[in-house]
Amino acid sequence: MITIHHLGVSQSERIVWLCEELGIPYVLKRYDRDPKTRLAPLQYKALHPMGIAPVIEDKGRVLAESGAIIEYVIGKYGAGRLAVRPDQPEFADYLYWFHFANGTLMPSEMGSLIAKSLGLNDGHPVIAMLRDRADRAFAMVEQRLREAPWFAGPEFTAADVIMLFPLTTMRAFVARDLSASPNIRAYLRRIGERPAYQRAMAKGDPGMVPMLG
Ligand SMILES: N[C@@H](CCC(=O)N[C@@H](CS)C(=O)NCC(=O)O)C(=O)O
Repeated sequence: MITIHHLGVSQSERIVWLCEELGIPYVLKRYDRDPKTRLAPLQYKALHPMGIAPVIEDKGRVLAESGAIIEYVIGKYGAGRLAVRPDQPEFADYLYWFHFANGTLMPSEMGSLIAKSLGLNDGHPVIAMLRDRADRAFAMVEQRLREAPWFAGPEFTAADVIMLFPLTTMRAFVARDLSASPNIRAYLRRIGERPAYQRAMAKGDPGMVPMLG
């Protein structure tokens, strides 16, 4: 059985949620962040050379990196469910949004987090560049969710599983006002209605109210 090493309030919520959506049994090991640094604790760091979440173990193999783990779980235990095949019309959209999550959206939010922690003021050109990039990314997300109910199109897929974190829990680290993004807010309401998402968040982060508003 897969073991999911879940760091509280982190991207590993995606893997708990994925397994709940697919109905795949798993062992959940939960770790709290270091209260001072907000980083993973030493026990988590010891799991993998990168020491960042998510990490899973399966049959003696340790695997990290959200996208790799999602593809691994779907390919090995999900019989391809929640993925889009090359012969389906939504294939390109599926790939685009799946990779946009960690290839563009998360780096842009992480850049803002680092700039904020360095104390750069709002007028700094680096802050302006990062804000512009993040604003364009969120504008694309809003536009996508105006045209389709889910990122890949008419069906919920793993592109939604990987895209959700920067739209929700990441806002605990980098605030974003979604009041002018009605389609993102409606999407978050749809996600919140999914029983698998509710179960995953209750198990993974019982003390946290999911950031769906
Ligand atoms: N691209 C990686 C990013 C992983 C990552 O940065 N995880 C954060 C949690 S959201 C982490 O472990 N932070 C704690 C630390 O750096 O010690 C993935 O998606 O797996």
